[in-house]
Amino acid sequence: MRKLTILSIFILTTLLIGCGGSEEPAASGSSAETINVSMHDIYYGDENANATNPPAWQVSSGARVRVSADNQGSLEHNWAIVNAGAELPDSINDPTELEDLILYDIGEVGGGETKSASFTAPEAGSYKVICTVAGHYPSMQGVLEVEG
Ligand SMILES: [Cu+2]
Repeated sequence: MRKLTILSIFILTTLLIGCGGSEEPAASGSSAETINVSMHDIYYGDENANATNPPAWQVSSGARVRVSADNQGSLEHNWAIVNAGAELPDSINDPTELEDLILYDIGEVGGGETKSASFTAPEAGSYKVICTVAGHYPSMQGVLEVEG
């Protein structure tokens, strides 16, 4: 009887260890993608000309997308996807006015800091991406290209 109890504990422990500590599995049928976003004062990417030549990021509709942001500036910046068809003001002085217009945002990233966040890519289309910090749009913007 004692041997049986020890054997039972051994089996139970093995089962418990087997269940714990595993990586979260990717959702079936969707892929995981990463986009890298470099932030500067006051623009995304390599060139301070976002208003006329916005940088584009490509993802697949339905994919779990990890945004890896690297703020190389000294100011706070955000990376926010604007709802399809939303009308943006010419400039943003009060970011609270944007609440209904934003599909997803990673939140503010402090100067010199990095941040990662994840979202599920929406339906196919071309989405405007903006920095919601007051005064940064239209200088700081890009395009999220979602492939079907
Ligand atoms: Cu900004």
